[in-house]
Amino acid sequence: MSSNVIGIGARPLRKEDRRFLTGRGNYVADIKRPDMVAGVFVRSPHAHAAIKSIDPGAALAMPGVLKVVTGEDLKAAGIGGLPCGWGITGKDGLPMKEPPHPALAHGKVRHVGDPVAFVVGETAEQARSAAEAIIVNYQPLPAVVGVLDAIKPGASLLFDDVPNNLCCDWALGDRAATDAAFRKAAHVARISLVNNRLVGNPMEPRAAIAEYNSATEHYTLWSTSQFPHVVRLLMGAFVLNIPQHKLRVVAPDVGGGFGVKQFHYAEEAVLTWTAAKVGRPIKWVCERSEGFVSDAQGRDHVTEAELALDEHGKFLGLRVNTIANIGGYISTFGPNIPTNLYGPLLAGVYTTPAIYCEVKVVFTNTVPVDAYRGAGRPEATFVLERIVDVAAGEMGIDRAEIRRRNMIPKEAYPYQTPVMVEYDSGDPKGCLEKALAVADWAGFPKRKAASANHGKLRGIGLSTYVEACGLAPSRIAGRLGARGGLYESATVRVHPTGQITVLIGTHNHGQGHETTYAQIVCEKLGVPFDNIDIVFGDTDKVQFGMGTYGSRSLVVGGAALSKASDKIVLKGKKIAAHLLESSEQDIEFEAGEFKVAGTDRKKAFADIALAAYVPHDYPLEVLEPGLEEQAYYDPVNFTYPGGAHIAEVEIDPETCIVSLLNYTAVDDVGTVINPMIVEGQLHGGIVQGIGQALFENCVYDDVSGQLLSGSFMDYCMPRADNLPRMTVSTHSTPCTHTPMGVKGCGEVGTIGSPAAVANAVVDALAHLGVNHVDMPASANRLWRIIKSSSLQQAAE
Ligand code: MCN
Repeated sequence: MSSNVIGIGARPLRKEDRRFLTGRGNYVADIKRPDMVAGVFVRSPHAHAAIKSIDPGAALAMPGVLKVVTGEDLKAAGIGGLPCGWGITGKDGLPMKEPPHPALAHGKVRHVGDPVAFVVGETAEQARSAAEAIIVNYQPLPAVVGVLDAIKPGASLLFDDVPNNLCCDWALGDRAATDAAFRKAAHVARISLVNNRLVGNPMEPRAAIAEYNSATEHYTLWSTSQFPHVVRLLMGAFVLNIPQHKLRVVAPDVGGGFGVKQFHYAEEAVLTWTAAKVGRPIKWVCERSEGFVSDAQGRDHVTEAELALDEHGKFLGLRVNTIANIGGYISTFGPNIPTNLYGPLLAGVYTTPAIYCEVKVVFTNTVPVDAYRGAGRPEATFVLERIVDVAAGEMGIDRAEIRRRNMIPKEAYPYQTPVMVEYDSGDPKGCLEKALAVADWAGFPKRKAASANHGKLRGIGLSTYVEACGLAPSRIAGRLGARGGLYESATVRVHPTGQITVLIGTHNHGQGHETTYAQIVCEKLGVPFDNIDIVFGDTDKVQFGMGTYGSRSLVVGGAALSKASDKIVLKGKKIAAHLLESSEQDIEFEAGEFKVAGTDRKKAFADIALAAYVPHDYPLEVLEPGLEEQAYYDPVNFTYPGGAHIAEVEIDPETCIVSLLNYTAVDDVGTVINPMIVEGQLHGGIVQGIGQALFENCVYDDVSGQLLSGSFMDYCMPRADNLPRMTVSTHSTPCTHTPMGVKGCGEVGTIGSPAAVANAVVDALAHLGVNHVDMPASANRLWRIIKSSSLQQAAE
């Protein structure tokens, strides 16, 4: 085997970083097509208004303006609305309300930023000036912004045929068993909380270029997408009626997605349709402030939860009522996030025997809400880990101890929860004990006293969690409303010289796939690391794929790759058997060599590759030439990473600023392919969770529906100087059903961290009688809480 074989568990530097660090990435905004022109969207300044008329006259007369498209034009051309990829069913057995989502609004606008027209100009400046000259006559309507207002009787309706703005009233679990559990309870803990809305803000804003070739009737769309094949399917088959073989979607290098680039967006369809009408390629690059009102947003729940416990602090039942905001329209996966990806995670790592959860999914005059890193699972973990802390405080049980008493023991796996999912493997106690030791939980009182000496309030918070990643399996997902499959495909193309090109349906936009997939192939086929290239993101090159979301790439895409590699070995054995004049059963493959068992006769991988393509003296009667194998892998179950996170904070009671002092994470992600990449994913995920817990908040004006945090001046992203050095490590139990025992890792940090930080903040303020602080724990929010608690204490 070559010394350049870098297999599973190695820490090579990321292959892809050379091109990024030397400025040679290929992003959509960098692409220039011959004769290309520019497009700009006109967006609604109102949260809710009727469109009385649109007058493009002045714009069309401006220099360089080629076309103006409105919603009425698309409607007249028979262009359909944007489809939803996952419908849900209410507790009454009826399908969710699914009103149309036009690519350009017609009749009405339903959120600030709703696109109403598209202007094409020779240059972006000309298109932008013309966009400002389009006269849209709006008749403003009352807006509904918060979910509680939206479902009030008499609230303004977004859609005439959606009473109470209710998209779906969904439920999961056994209501009667949960009610019975509450009747037996020695103690009931209660919490009301808000899971704050977030804006994804990937470093690269969304962008697209569309081109039409009238000679071949082919369309090409370059888009900043996490799943180009799905965009081709949704846009081609459901919106524009373009045959799949005439539509190529390319997602080249993409500068971060975090879920936000996982949807089929209106801009993609409008550009593609208009490019054919104008007869020239059109580029659109979203501006940052435009992204704030047009990228799908995340979270936004209002929840009431109750936990029933016996006198020893054992959990008997959990009841959760959530109202989830999905914004002005149904985005691609919008309804699935606060339901199927939320309810089943309320079991967490605990043995709670009865759980019942109701979710009202509600339309409001805000930007649509969809998956954002973690998607439903951080929200579930937040509810659970906050209420467990409340219960511990009320019952006088140590917060680690109450968790220990209720955790699923390692030996109890596989473990069927009362809310649909069956965990295959895990060791929550192992993660917890390791995290407590690393964070020196026991030594905290001393550190708290030291902080108090400096006039600071110190708190420590713990959160344990389980994640469900790599959505599965297709056959059950179909019953739950998925309108697509959950499998992945990979092709391993061995060239005559033994070098390899992998074509895979997932999309790498920061996760390091070009490195970790190469490691898998190295491990499987013994081929040097530098001899392997990973190709993704182009529907004309890659057979098919469902893209990257839900931390599925390794567990589903990697499994397809492993399967295709196994097929290469099988075929290689047949060729080797012939070349070595042996029977196929006697051929062993190890470390890149095919050997006749028990002899020194062997052939290197590259010799077999050459024989496959130069079939002299080759058994053509039983074997086809060539060495290329494809595999589809449909996962049998989700994988269930889990872990324990501990945050330690200090609050300055004068400024109410929270400083994060220490952060410890111990995560179970199954077999680790590349520890350096996994640590990077954990760091990134944790920082996003810290962002939600301490800084980020997407705020709309309650009355007007205007976005008040529409730029980085008002929307506070976490920065390096807000963060401590983090101690992350793994405590792995292999997944029992993925080929390499792997579990996903891309979102775990975001799932464990918000509750750990919030619990630490509450702990620092517990002496004031505070038992909950909504996120973000901003200085302003804490000042109000500290002030009102102190006033109350003084009054008592
Ligand atoms: N990995 C590993 N061993 C494991 C698990 C994963 O070596 N046991 C490696 C994988 O091979 C891959 C990386 O870790 O290189 C992440 O793998 P995985 O958990 O499969 O997640 P995905 O690749 O499917 O990425 C999706 C996930 C999600 S859902 C969001 S959102 C997210 C995230 O990953 N967005 C990201 N991480 C991101 N990182 C960056 N830089 N940018 C984003 O937009």
